[in-house]
Amino acid sequence: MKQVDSTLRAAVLVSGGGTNLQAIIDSQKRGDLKIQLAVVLSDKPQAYGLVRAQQAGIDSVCVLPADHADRDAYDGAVLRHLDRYRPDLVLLAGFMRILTPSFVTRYLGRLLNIHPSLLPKYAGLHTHRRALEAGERWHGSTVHYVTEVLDGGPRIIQGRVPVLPDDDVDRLARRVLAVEHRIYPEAIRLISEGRVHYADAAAWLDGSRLDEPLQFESGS
Ligand code: NHR
Ligand code: GAR
Repeated sequence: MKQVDSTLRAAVLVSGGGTNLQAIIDSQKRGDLKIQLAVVLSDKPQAYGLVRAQQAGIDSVCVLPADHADRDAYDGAVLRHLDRYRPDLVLLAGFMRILTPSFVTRYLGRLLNIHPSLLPKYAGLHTHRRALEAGERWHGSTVHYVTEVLDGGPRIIQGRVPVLPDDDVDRLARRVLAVEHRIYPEAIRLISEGRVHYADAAAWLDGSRLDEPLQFESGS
């Protein structure tokens, strides 16, 4: 059992703008989220998430894929960096590289992702475009535990947003990001309070298996 009285140490993996990282930082600074942000790691040197980490006084590191022979070597290098910080949680926040099974196994149950769709719909890439092309009336984002099944691990919480008549990918993505900034800190808070955990290939809330993810309603 995870100790609920000790502050969880989190590592955040980013590839881009890092607005989800910023939402986590802000939530922690407000005191809504009692975790320690140990390190931010990026696979892209230009990721603005690295700047956000530096501004917040969080250690940051960039591990370049081009410096490594293959995915195993790359993931091994990332693991070595993370291990120095002994994270209780590894949070993928717009991290765009698929992780190898050995990475996932190493952090199974402590590895979370936020994926911009209402999983199980639209696993993989280009989710906003696909939702628009399919004429969906609702779209959103899902926080889930990462397993070897891409975007297929147990879901914790979803945020729904309407698809509006004149939406394009940018407008829809912006609306999804706004709900992501609510649900990622909320999922981490539930874990840090010991209310949500991973066991037997499922997510659990207050001792019950979460067969359907929690639903975050905009405006609540
Ligand atoms: N790794 C595992 N093992 N399982 C998951 O569920 C993962 C994962 C790594 C990242 C995030 C995911 C998303 O939320 C994620 C989930 C990247 C790709 C991808 O195809 C797919 C899904 C996700 C992240 N990446 C390409 C690759 O070859 C690179 C694409 C690019 O650089 O633009 O790694 O959507
Ligand atoms: C978020 O919408 C996140 O769900 C998505 O990228 C964006 C990152 O934004 N993740 C993926 O598409 C993973 N494949 P951010 O860098 O501003 O947090």
